[in-house]
Amino acid sequence: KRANTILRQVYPIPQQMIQSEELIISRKGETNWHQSQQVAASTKQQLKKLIDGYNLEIRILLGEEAQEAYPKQLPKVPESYVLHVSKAGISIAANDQTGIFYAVQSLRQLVRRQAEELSLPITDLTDWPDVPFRGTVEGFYGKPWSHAARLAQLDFYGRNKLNTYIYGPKDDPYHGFSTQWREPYPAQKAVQISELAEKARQNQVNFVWAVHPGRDIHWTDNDHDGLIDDFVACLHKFELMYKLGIRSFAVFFDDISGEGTDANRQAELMNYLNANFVRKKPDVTPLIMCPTQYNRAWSSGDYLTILGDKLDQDIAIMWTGNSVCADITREGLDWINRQIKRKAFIWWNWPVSDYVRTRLLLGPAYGLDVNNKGTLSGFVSNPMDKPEASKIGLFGVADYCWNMHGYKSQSSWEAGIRYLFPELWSEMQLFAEHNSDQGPNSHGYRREESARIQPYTQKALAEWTSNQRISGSVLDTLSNEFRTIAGAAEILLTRLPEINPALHEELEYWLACFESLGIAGEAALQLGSAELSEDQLFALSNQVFAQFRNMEHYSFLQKQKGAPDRWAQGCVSGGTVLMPFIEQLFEQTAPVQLPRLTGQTAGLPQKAAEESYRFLSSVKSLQSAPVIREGKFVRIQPMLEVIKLAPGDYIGIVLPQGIYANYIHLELENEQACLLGEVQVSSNGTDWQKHEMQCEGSELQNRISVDEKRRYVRFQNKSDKTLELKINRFKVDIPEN
Ligand code: LTM
Repeated sequence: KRANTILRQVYPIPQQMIQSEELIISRKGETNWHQSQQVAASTKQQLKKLIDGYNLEIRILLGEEAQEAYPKQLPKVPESYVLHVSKAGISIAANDQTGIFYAVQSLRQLVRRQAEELSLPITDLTDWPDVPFRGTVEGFYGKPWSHAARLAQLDFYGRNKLNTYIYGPKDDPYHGFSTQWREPYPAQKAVQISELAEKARQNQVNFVWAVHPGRDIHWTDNDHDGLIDDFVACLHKFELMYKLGIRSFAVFFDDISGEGTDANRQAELMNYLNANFVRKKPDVTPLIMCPTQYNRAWSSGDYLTILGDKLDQDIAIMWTGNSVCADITREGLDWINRQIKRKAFIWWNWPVSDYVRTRLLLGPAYGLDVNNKGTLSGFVSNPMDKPEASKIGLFGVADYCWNMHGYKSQSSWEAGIRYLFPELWSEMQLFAEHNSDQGPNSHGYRREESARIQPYTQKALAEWTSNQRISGSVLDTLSNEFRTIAGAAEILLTRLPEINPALHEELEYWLACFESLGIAGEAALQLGSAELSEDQLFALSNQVFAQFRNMEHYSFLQKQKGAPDRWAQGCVSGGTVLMPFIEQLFEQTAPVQLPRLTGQTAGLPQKAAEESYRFLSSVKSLQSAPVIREGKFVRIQPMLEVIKLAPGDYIGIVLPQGIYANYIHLELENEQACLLGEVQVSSNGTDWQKHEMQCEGSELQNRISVDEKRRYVRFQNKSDKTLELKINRFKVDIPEN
C-alpha cells in the first residue's frame, strides 16, 4: 500500500483524505454538470466560480441518491460529504445541503486556477464533523461587533465549516441585560438583523438570536390569565425576531442575581417557549439556554439538577467548563453531563478579552481535550471585541470541533495565520506569538506567550546577574528577535491599512507598541553588552526611555479611541515576557553601566527620561501635545484641529541629550507658512538661529548637519498677524543610533 502524500492540505483537517498525483484540466472544452436535485443557489454559485469553464464532468448527488452511490463511504450523519476527484471528473455526494456546501469549501482549497488550466490533486475525501454545532457566541461585554464585521464573520464561518453564530452581545440593550429586551429593534437595526440572517443562510450557518431577560424578569401574572406576563413578552419578542428571518433561538440567564435566577421558573419559561413557539414552527431549530450557574466553580445546591430534570430534553444547556474561563476537559464534561442529563453545549470563554482589555489573545487554541468527541452537543467560542483578530483563534476552534483527533493546536494556528494573512503571515505570526497571554487576571486563566524566546530572556537575566555580561549567542538571539519585531511591526503598520484595513483599525496601537518594544529591547540589550562612549550611552538609555514613553502614549491613544465605550482601556504588547524582560534588564544594566562609563550616579536614566523627546510651544493649550519617536523619526503627533500662533508664538520639538537633528520636515497646511514664519534651531534652547528651508506650498524641509549638535527645532510666527495652521507633519530625523 502506497503512503498517502498530501499534496494540498484542507482545513478543518478532514476525517479521511487520500491524494495522489496532480491533475491538470484545460480550459479547452466545457464543464458538464450532472445533477438531479436542486442545490442551494449560493452553493452552486461558489462551485461555478471555482470550476466553470474548464473541461470536466461534475456530478452532484444529494440525499438518497448520494447514499445509493456511496453506501459504505458516506456516513449517515448531518453535514457529512464525499468529494471524489479523478481523471473522470469531480463527484460530490452529501446527505444534505450543508454537506454539499462543505464539499465545495474543501474543493476550493484543492483547486489552483490559472488562466488556461486548473490543477488539483486526485483526491478521495470522506468527511463529517465531530461536534454537531460549532461556532461562536458574540457574548462579551463591551463594544458589539459592527454589522460589516458580522457579515464578514459569517463568510468566514461558512468557509471554515462553522455552522453556528449565537448573537448575544451584552451591550445590545435589545438582546437584554436591561429592561429593553421586550422591545422590538429599531427599524435600521431590524433590517441589519434580516441581512445577517440571510448571509448566515447562504453560509449554512444557524444564526441563533439570544434574549437576555434575567436581569429584569418577573415571574408574575398581572393580567391574571394564568400566564406569566414575561413568558408572553419573551414569546412575543421571538415572534418579532422570526419575522426578521431568525430561525434559531436562545435564552441567556448568565451574570444575573435576584428573581431571575430561579431554576424552576427558568425551566418553566424555556419549556413554555419550546411548546408554544419552537415546536409549532417546523423551520425553527432546538432551543439553547445559558444557565445562571454556567460553570462548575459557581455551581451549588440543586440548581443544575433541577434544570437537568425539568428542562425538555431537546433544549441544550450551555456550559463554560470548570470555571468561567477554563480548558474544556473530558472529566469536566462528564461531570456536568451527569448533572444536566444531557450533553453540554460548550461556551468557551476564549479568546474573549473583555476582562483583560489591554491584551490581545492571538495564540493557538489549546486546552481542549481531544477525547471530548460524543460528550458535547455544541461548542461555541466567545471571541474578542476585535472580530478580525479573533479569526486567528476561531480558525483553531473550527479545526478542533471538526476533527478532534486530527487537531494539533500549533500547526493549526500556523495554518490559520497563513490562510488569513497570506502576504503577511510571518509578521503576523511573530506578532501573535508575543501577544497571546491575558496577564494576571481575576479568572486566573493564562495562555502561553513568547514561549520560543523565553529561555533566552531567562538566560540573559541570569547571566547578567552572575557575570554582568550576556554571552554572545544569547545576545545575538535576543537582539535579532527584537530587531525582527521592530521590522515586522513596521511592515504591518505600513501594509495592513491596504491589505486588511479592518484588522489595522483593531490593532494599530498594539502594533505601534510592538514596534517600540522591538526598538527598546534592542537598545536595552546593547546597553548591557559592550564598551560604550558617553554619547552612545545617553543615546541608548534615552532610546529605551523614549520607547517606554511611546508605549504609554499609544496606550493612551487606544484608550481614547474606545472613549465612548465605558469599557475602554489602553494597550500592552508583549506584556508577559518581553516587556518585563526589557524592564528588568534595563533596571539591572543601567545602574551598573552608566556610572562605570560616565562617572555619574545611577540616577542618570531617570534624568535622561525627563529630558526625553518633548513638545515645545509658547502656546499654553498645546503644551501637552505628544512627541513620538519612531525609529529614526521624531514627530509631533498630528493634530486634527487648526492651531493659532500669535506673533512670536512657536511650536517645536526638543530632542534628548546626545541626540541631534539631521533633517527637518514640516507640513503645516498653510501656503503662507514659509513667508510668515521661520524654522529655528538651537543647541541649548536659549540661543536660536534661523535655519534655511526649502519651501514648496505648505511644505518646508531641509537637512541639518549633526555636527551642529541641534537638539531644539521650532517654527516661529515672525509676522505681525496670527497664523493659522494644522500640524499635519512636524518631523525631525535623527541618526539611527
Ligand atoms: O461566560 C458567560 C456565560 N458570561 C460572561 C461573558 O459574557 C463574558 O464575556 C465572559 C468573559 O468575561 N464571562 C462571563 O461571565
